[in-house]
Amino acid sequence: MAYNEDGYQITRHICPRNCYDTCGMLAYVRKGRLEKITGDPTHGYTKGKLCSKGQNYIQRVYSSERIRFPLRQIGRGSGRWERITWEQAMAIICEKILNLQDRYHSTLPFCLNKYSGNFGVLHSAVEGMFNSLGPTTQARGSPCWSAGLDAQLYDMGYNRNSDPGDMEKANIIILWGVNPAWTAIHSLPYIYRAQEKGAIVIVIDPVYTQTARKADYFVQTKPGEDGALALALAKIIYESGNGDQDFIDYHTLGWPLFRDYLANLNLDYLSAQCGQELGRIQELAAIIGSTRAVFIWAGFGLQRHIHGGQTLRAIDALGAVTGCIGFPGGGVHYAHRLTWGFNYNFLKDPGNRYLNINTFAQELNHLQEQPVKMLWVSCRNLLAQDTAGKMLRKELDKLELIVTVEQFLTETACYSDIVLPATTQFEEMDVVPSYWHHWIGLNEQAILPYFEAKSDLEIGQLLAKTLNTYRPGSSSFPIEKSPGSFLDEEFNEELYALLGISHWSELAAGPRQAAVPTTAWSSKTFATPSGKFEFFSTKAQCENIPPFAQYHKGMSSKDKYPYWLITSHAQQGLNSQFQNITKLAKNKKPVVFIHPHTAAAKGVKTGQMVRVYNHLGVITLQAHISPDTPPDILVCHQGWLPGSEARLNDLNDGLPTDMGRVSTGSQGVAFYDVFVDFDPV
Ligand SMILES: Nc1nc2c(c(=O)[nH]1)N[C@H]1C(S)=C(S)[C@@H](COP(=O)(O)OP(=O)(O)OC[C@H]3O[C@@H](n4cnc5c(=O)[nH]c(N)nc54)[C@H](O)[C@@H]3O)O[C@H]1N2
Ligand SMILES: Nc1nc2c(c(=O)[nH]1)N[C@H]1C(S)=C(S)[C@@H](COP(=O)(O)OP(=O)(O)OC[C@H]3O[C@@H](n4cnc5c(=O)[nH]c(N)nc54)[C@H](O)[C@@H]3O)O[C@H]1N2
Ligand code: SF4
Ligand SMILES: [Mo]
Repeated sequence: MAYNEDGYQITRHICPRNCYDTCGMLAYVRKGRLEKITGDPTHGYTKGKLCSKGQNYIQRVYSSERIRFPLRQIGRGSGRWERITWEQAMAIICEKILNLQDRYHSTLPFCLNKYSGNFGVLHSAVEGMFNSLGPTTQARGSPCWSAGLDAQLYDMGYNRNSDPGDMEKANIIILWGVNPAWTAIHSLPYIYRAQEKGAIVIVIDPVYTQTARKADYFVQTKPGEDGALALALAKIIYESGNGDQDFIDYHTLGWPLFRDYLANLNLDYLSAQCGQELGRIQELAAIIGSTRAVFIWAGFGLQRHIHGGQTLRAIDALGAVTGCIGFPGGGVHYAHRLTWGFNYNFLKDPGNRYLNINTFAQELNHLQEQPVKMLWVSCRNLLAQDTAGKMLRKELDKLELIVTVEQFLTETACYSDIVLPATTQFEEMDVVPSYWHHWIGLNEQAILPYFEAKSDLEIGQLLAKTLNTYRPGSSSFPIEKSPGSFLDEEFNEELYALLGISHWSELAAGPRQAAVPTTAWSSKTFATPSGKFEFFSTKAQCENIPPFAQYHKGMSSKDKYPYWLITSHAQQGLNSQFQNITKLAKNKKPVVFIHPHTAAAKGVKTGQMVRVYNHLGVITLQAHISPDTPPDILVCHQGWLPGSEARLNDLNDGLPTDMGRVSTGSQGVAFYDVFVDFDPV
């Protein structure tokens, strides 16, 4: 499928990271070596551009730190690694599996924890391999987007969004709890073009981010209090006669109840709660209420609070009151699942036992029957990314075998007994959809696997094959099938029709945009039980959640720990990935951003080390004084900080969010409801 140009073999790729942009890429290979990576100009959203991480993939692929061979650690966490062969690795793992099966007469002691290292469709082969063994224990849910998904499910019945290009038709763009200047850079050209055409850009964030710098209005809100702001805006817009009565009358359910609720809300109270002067909210309401072309992008950041789901429902309700939903250039956009209609054959559940991925340590601890004894980690760095880190390490200590499939010796890999080397997207074939734009593309294999690396799919096949030689019939995982044949079985007629192709191999000619409406919900027929936008959701009520968007007071700093710790996503990292790429590592030490007044009160200057602590622990960070951070908030961007003891999530006990179970099987996690104090070292 590859084509040749100037002596290069060129292949197509999609960056499979958990990233809004899911970029199209071209890999240029000469003499078997990846020499150049560019954006794929045929990708209609990313249009040939890549972020700094994408541009530095070559360094990642050929990094001297990449894992080359299967490794065994002599003493978990000791750092004494020994190179072993794949045969030896498989023998150790299979012997443990069979031994556990004999001891427990069950496959439940094997546990899988997998999340977002690679969103390629064939990476669900990891679950497939587990499911082929019988009922196992698996982490379920998402640390990322659960509360917001459920909120939109209640309101609109499904997760859809408009083509990001629709932003260019907007009169007003509200970037609410999202930082696309860092986390979705390919959206910026659309926002700029809209601005050139006269659109007003409003950014709502507690922190003056790079995105806020591009805004016409910056609303510095209090964390977790956006619900108060959204409801105040909805109330003012409706009561001043700027609501869209037609939309409300013809396309919504439960309006009278919600209208009465709005009528009883006190604007002074709401404005105090969200920390905005009422006059300012009224000014915003006048702007927002002046048009239906209001494109609201509600980001993942705003739902990482205990009432995150209600917050999004309040924003959806604001959208419905203005009538922007379904209007070209309008709507409330969070994420979509429109292009994820694969067959997911690997996910057929043989009766697994599921543990909430966000309370994994606690749930491991509570298992009475069939305790977990062996853990398989794939596409995850849970020791860096999950909350309750100390407890997690304690639980891991109790396990008999931990296997991690990785590209690098991450914190989690370093806490494993066996580490198996994984390929990158340049060394394997796959298909990758996006949760933001509507393009799907192919990952071709550009180069041979790095040393002895194998794809998650191949590793699953090898394990199944070895297990079956030890004990025939142990695994039903197809061991001979090629990635292409698996892809044949993952696609279906509906997906092909959506992409306008008859076979996935046509994606080698370039990524395809799904034929979904450019403007989400333009038909004004919703996927809810009533077919309407549901101010009142019986489905929510059945889940013991208030049936309509309600204001719930967020958390506030406690006397003992007066500062919020917001650990939002970093510019040069992708969760815990890329921080070990020297070209990208801007800060050699983990940095905490502190407001000048706050720092002065503690006698702290830029560059000084500070101890940031709460009831869960202490971490040491380098202070960076910045007026971008409000006085009562410390900002420290999340991610794996190689070689550092600063485990951000050790200060986080992982309070649950209000929603998430319906979409992902588990509630989300309030990553940003964390309170700390600090002192100079
Ligand atoms: N460069 C880069 N890109 C990434 C990632 C990365 O790590 N780095 N990660 C990817 C992944 S997995 C995800 S989930 C997305 C996340 O990307 P985003 O959706 O942008 O989410 P966050 O970075 O979590 O938070 C965005 C903003 O929300 C603000 N915020 C926090 N609390 C509140 C609140 O209560 N109200 C409001 N209004 N704002 C609040 C934060 O200050 C932050 O500026 O990005 C993806 N893209
Ligand atoms: N404090 C704080 N914590 C957070 C967040 C926050 O905002 N603040 N955000 C949360 C969010 S939104 C998310 S999505 C999670 C992300 O948490 P994780 O899903 O654990 O994400 P990553 O840190 O990207 O780790 C993925 C790992 O997979 C590996 N990998 C890459 N490709 C492959 C492959 O093909 N096969 C295998 N086997 N491995 C591969 C990478 O090297 C990497 O180490 O973190 C959450 N944690
Ligand atoms: S990390 Fe995101 S923006 Fe960067 S290349 Fe990958 S998909 Fe594109
Ligand atoms: Mo995420």
